[in-house]
Amino acid sequence: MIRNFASRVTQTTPRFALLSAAILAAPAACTVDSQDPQDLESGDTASAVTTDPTSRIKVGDFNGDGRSDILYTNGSEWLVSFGATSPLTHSAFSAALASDMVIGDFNGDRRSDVLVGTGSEWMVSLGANTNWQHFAFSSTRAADLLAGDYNGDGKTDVLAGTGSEWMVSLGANTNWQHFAFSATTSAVLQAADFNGDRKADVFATTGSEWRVSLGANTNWQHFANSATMVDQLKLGDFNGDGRADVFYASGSAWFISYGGNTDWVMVATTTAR
Ligand SMILES: [Ca+2]
Ligand SMILES: [Ca+2]
Ligand SMILES: [Ca+2]
Ligand SMILES: [Ca+2]
Repeated sequence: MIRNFASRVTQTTPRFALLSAAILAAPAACTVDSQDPQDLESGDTASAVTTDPTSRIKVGDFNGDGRSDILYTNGSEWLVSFGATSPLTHSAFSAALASDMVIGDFNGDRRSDVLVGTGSEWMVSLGANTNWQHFAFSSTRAADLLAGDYNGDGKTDVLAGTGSEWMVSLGANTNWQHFAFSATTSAVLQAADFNGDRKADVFATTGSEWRVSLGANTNWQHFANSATMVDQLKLGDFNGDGRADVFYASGSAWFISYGGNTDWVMVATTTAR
């Protein structure tokens, strides 16, 4: 039984400041631009991505080196920054935006794939650079899915929160099965493996702290003190140590908290363009 917690809190200005100075001290001068995201193209530096970190960015390991990469969608093309530190390079031409997709390794080849829901079926682009192929019939949209490997078999599964329970489709192509009781819907959750047991854990924010449900079926436990909300953060393993890290894009830079409970590190800065 997973205890319910405060419903989503929205903030117009993302707050980078963290309540506990001992954990995740806030970098100086971190502001978020309110303009529309820039349309970047191949060759632009990774750090040229500014504003709105949630709508155009997804995290996955697209080259299979064990470190998470950033996938940037500009409405016509997908671009990848390997390790969140290299310049953006072309991956595929597609109008699909990050907000319409979930990322996972659905065929188990260690490279991340893109899954979208059309309203009647789930389609997958293997490696984020191949044509869409049918994966399963489902009316559930990608925005309502939480990708993660919940049974630890190396293939990504999807979790959906109904408002009363969490259901999982193993491999994203099997029938829904009950996983835990929780009123928290998938839209305000993210998933990644924080304790390194190769099973996805569920991550949530309250406005004052970050919480984790290990294995997506245990009670919430405190992870770090931070006012930064889930919709401003991305999860991935950027240093390849097997444990999830937390990614944050500000108006001028990308930051990572390795392990999700260490100080923010600036990994890329904006260049003029
Ligand atoms: Ca794959
Ligand atoms: Ca799995
Ligand atoms: Ca885990
Ligand atoms: Ca890591």
